[in-house]
Amino acid sequence: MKSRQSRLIVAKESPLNGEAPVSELRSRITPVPSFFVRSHFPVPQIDVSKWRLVVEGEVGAPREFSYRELREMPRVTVAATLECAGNGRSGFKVPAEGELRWGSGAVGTARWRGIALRTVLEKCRVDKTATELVIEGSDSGNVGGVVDPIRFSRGLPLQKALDKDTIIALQMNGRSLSPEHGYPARLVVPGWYGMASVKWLSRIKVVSGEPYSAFFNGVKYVYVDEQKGRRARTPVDEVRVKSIITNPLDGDVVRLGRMVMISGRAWSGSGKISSVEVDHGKGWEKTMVDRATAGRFAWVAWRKRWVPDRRGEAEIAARATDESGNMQPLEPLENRFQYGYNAAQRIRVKVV
Ligand SMILES: Nc1nc2c(c(=O)[nH]1)N[C@H]1C(S)=C(S)[C@@H](COP(=O)(O)O)O[C@H]1N2
Ligand SMILES: [Mo]
Repeated sequence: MKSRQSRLIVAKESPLNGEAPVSELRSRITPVPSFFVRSHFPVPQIDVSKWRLVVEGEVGAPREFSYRELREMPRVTVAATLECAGNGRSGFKVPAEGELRWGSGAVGTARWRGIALRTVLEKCRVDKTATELVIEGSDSGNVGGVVDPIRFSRGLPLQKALDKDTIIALQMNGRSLSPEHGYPARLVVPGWYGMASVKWLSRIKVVSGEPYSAFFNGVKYVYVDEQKGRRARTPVDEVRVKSIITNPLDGDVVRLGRMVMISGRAWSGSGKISSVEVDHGKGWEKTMVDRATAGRFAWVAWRKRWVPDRRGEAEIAARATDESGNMQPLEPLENRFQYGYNAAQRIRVKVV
């Protein structure tokens, strides 16, 4: 089912959560109506004239920024791929109860424009001993196992916060953020799964000491290894190397002897894509990777010609490798909440 305002496949009506049909992921920059939406709580009502971003905690100069003040600060543009940690979850063998069953479309690439987070932090003079930011959104609601409503909040290590590409975005693809994507201001943390990119920013608290632990980064957004039990928990942060086949589509019909351009996108949070291979029945073969990427954290396009030489069902698989040497596994890495799905994708087409 598609929603009226967008081209998304709805995963949940209220609050709206939806993913892009794979055919909408063919362009380098994903148009906003096709860009997935992942919101835990309803979109907060914000009067932008009264809205403030508060920066406080272990800083020499705590302060508030109005929307107008932010707009007058030096701007930067970062093209970055954003992927939900739950993207691809329906591909895991064991369904994770209570979690959204995403297909492959909870990912997109946008041109984000705003202020480098470090520019804002410099103005507030962060203490030398600070280690982390606690970032809070304006949205709140109830979650399982907690009595009172909670805010969406996350810890972000100072080191990642100071990366030149970590920004407070005011714009997406050249226009003010839409309400669903975090208007008036959101964080964009390139290279990390989407949950770090806090929407509807309201407060940044600078802290030190034990890493911040809360519902959205402590209870959820941790990899829990069921074999090793509850104590085997690691935070979900860097995006795992991954690729998607955007042509042909699963279930397509292709003609015998007629060239098919197998193509798609690949991305990783831990380095540039070094190769993408496809297997259409004759073993893994290297594809042409287009290195003219829009940015350090933006996906790349890849393609491979294929001339089907046999009638019937054909399976096509793709897997990417990044420059850190990470390669997509053939089987998904199961974990309690089923985050970080990045197994090599397999599609089926019919050759006639
Ligand atoms: N305040 C707030 N920020 C949030 C969320 C949220 O529910 N509330 N969802 C996070 C998650 S899990 C993802 S994947 C991204 C999705 O961003 P998008 O909806 O703009 O695609 O926003 C993140 N930021
Ligand atoms: Mo997410």
